[in-house]
Amino acid sequence: MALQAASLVPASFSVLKEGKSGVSLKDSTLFGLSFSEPIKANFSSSALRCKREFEQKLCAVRAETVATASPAVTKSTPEGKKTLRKGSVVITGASSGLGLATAKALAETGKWHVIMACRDYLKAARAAKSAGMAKENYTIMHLDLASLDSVRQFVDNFRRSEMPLDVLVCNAAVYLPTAKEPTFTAEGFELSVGTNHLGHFLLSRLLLEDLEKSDYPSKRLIIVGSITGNTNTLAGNVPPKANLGDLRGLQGGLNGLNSSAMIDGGDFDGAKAYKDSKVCNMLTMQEFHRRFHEETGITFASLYPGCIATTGLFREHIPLFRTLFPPFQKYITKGYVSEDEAGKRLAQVISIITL
Ligand code: LMG
Ligand code: NDP
Ligand code: PMR
Repeated sequence: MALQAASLVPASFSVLKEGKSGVSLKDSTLFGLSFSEPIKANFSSSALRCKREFEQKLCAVRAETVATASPAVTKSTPEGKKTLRKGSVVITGASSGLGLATAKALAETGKWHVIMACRDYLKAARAAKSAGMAKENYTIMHLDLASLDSVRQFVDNFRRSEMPLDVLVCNAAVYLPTAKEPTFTAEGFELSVGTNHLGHFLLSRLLLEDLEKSDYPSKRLIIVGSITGNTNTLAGNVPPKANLGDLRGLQGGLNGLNSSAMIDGGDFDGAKAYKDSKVCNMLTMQEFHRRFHEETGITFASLYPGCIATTGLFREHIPLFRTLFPPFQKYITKGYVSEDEAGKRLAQVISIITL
């Protein structure tokens, strides 16, 4: 199967290759959430390394031992057989494309309850209905990743629902290849990195403790990465290439005012910003794995689903591209995968139980 786990391939990340000096993310109040305590990244030129001292602070992340609202993980059938309770999965951007196809595939099994975390409630409701999803298998909750307030609000609402969290899938993304000027999130970060990376970073960071509380046999945090962020592939070498440089733009706030809107500090390029955001997604999973896997038992992964050339992701691209791209991927690169197939693949990765 053409599943390509994008994590654990450090050679593919340009940020690691430039031979520049390491960068510490010093902003300890990013999102009002401590980034340096307990999370502080220290990127080096040869590999992502992090100081061990921060691992000792992981207790701050460890869930308090409060009574969990999760129903018992197994229940007995009248015949006396034990069956697993329904898994509970949050999928961001489940109103179209891969997210919707995954939600549908999981709902169809009857073994999962999908929380569709979407910015457009009505669109999500219509999408779920036309995908034929049974009402008892999903809940729609509002989440706009381009607003960190909305991310916090979502987490509050989710907790209030008292549903367990067994798997979190960070799937939503925007791609703005034809934008000439940057646009910004509610807090003033460039929109692609702000939505695809920063919004998901905060969401993941906040929901870590909820995931940790899960008593499900496998708890997972999965981010959808992309081959186009991997410069050790042909696709990743199509210009503009992802490159995080020394992170000076990110450090400056990506606001396009007193700092560049691009992570590496360069001129704005929407396609590059998207690819950079995907590199950040993949690096985040590597780093979360390194810092939190042992402590929490959560499996962290990023995944490239194949080229789903027909999704809404390319809605901002020029019409010629949208016409040629699917046959190009189908018949020339052979990298094409349908929404349905990609959804089934992701659903499989979500459902695998490792004991
Ligand atoms: C950038 O342009 C913009 O600068 C940037 O602002 C942003 O918009 C970005 O990614 C978005 O694009 C890059 C340029 C890429 O894109 C374009 O100009 C649009 C091209 C559209 C290409 C898609 C389809 C091509 C269709 C071919 C015909 C298909 C017909 C279907 C037939 C069905 C048959 C039954 O393009 C380039 O820059 C090209 C240079 C790429 C270099 C990549 C490095 C590796 C090259 C190795 C070559 C291997 C050959 C493969 C075969 C290719 C066949 C076309
Ligand atoms: P779609 O555009 O179909 O889906 C993206 C989803 O993200 C939509 O549901 C969209 O909502 C949602 N979204 C966008 N902005 C926000 C926001 N601010 N808050 C909440 N949700 C938001 O694209 P795909 O299905 O193709 O993309 C899914 C994932 O797959 C992305 O992470 C993408 O990077 C990745 N990917 C896609 C590939 C492909 O070939 N298509 C290849 C590699 C990776 P709305 O419906 O309201 O617009
Ligand atoms: Mg790419 C080996 C082949 C391969 C694969 C698997 C992809 C995937 N692409 C390949 C090759 C090429 N692409 C080649 C040779 C070209 C030059 C003609 C090319 C061009 C191209 C463009 C202009 N490809 C693109 C674009 C986009 O705008 C898409 C993009 O970069 O979005 C960020 C894209 C993609 N190619 C892919 C995949 C999966 C994409 C979409 C990436 C994503 O959604 O994350």
